[in-house]
Amino acid sequence: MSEEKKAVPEAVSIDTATIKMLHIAQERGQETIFDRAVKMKQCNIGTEGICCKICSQGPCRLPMTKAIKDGAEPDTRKGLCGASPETIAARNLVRMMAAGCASHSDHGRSVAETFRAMAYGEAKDYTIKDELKLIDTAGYFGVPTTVKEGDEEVPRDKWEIAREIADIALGQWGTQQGQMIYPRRAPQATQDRWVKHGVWPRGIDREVVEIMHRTHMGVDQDYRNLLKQGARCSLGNGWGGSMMATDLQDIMFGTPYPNNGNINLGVLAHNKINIIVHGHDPLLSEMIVAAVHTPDMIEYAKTVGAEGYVVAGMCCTANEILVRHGMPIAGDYLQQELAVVTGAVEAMVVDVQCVMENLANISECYHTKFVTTMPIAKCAIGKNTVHVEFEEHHALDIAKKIVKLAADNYKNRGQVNIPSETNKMVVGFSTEAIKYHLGGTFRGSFVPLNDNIINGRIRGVVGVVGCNNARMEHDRVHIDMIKELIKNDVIVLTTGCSAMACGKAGLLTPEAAAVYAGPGLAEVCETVGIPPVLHMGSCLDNSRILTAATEVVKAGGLGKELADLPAAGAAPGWMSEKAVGIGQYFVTSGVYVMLGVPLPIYGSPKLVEHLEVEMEELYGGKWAYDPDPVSAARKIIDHIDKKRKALGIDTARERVLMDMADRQKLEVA
Ligand code: MSK
Repeated sequence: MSEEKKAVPEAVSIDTATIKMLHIAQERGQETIFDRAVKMKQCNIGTEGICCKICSQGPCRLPMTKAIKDGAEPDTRKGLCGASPETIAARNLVRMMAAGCASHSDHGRSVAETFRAMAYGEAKDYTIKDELKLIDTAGYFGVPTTVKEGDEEVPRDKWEIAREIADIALGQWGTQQGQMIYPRRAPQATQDRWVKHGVWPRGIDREVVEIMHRTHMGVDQDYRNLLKQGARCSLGNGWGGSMMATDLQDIMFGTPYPNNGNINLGVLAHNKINIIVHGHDPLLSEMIVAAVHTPDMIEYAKTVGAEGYVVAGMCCTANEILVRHGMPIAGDYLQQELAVVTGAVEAMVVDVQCVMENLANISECYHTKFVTTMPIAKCAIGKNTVHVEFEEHHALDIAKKIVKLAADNYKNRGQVNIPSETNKMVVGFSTEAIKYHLGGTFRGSFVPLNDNIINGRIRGVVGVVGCNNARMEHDRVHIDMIKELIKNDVIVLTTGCSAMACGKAGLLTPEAAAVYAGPGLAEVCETVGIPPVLHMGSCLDNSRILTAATEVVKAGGLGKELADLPAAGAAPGWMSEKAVGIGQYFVTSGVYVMLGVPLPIYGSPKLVEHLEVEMEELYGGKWAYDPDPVSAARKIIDHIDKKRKALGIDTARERVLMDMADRQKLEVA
């Protein structure tokens, strides 16, 4: 690697553990994504969305010239077939949505298949952990939970309920006609918009396939019509595949409630066998967590001279086992190669999504076994790459095989460099947990939250979610945006790698409220005992933000639909196609969504107008883009203030400056 083409560690991350490990990797001549981002420039035409490669007569590239931009020349750009910039950019964008929705929803399908196998007694290592969630979920699917016996209504057998849920749920992926069931959970006025604009989804599979058909050469040539299908598909994911997956996972593995966790590379141990579980799907990682606690595996660790195991997560597999079991997080998406560089990882066990292929290369520089586990996600390179196929019918046995493989590798460790950084955090704020926290067991409710939004102590609610992106300074955009929001009394809900950035920056503790939050939000956090930033789970769990927002509408006083709420969403460092699918389901649900990385649309002014202006007319939500996180936060706050004004609660906000007497009057719970 030549000197000038290396990243400067201090310039590419605000996280000291990342900076330390980058120095070590570079000293050893080991390249990471940070270096590759310096070496490889992005393609301007691609980033503007105006490269069409859907037939073999192209790629047709339609660069936006300065003269067109300034209006000095008419925009006559065309592909070989005559495709306009807006058709090309719209096709590219909805294909990204299809891929993103397919990823989450296919993950959801594998969860539903395992749930069904469990319900029919074919996957004995899984069980129903949360019976209350089973009952709630039955209600969403219209499955009866009681049965008449004589004159009495008695509870149905839980396995019978689970079997019925499983059969209906699995059918939702392939529904050809009519309406998918789960979007009926949205506020009625939001549902009415979807019916009016013809975007209520059928089965997820059908919506994804239809996008692929409509974006084939010579089919849909109306950018608004293409985006309409993108909106429909996104709802099938957000209010369908993702939401069903979250519920079924909660039933099998437990609904998250607040617990303590630790984050950053310092969670790895010198004297223990370190296993990293990485990706998104918790079906295997749950079993690995169970496996390391079995007596035979505990004994096995001793036989190789280790004092036990650390199972630490990366990416959203990490969030899944963190929010349910308090298992530590080793790092986010951009830290995956650096975990291997510690020399302390016996096995990097991956499932699906956000796994860099370079893990195979970097693992070869160490003793680390790179273990792929899913039949749909193998890796063809690397002498340390091993495939141990996951299969839900023998899940615990397979997990033990992987744990043993890691333990056997412990003796092969070379030099170890584990940075000392770890941060404590409080995580696990599911919709149910927020409700409980606000009102207690018997009167759990969102009303106290609404009261505090109406009286202005809380100015609004923003979901800040999504990835880290190697084209930006690692963690910076998330932290700068979130600090600006909470300083202005906006409570933040977070998931994915954004949640990890918050954990590393110390924002996920109740004490953070006194340091970073505005006076109104700090008062509420102190009274209720919550952080100003609530960790709600994985990327898939963005569906929890939808259900929490729906609870807010139902609690009353803040309008009739999601679009009425003083709320917004943001993905300041997104990189994955899943983020495009997620962003669109929030926009279609009525939410203003701010990005810090541009969508590939800016080569087509008409498409930009549609996404950033016209969509608000249709769905109540729209896209926005601002690369400066503080300026983006201010735009979000302006949007919140506009919504407060429309609700007639803007004057309440002006009375927020509280003295001690006001504080004593504060009634939260
Ligand atoms: S893991 S999708 S990099 S948030 Fe969900 Fe992080 Fe983005 Fe993957």
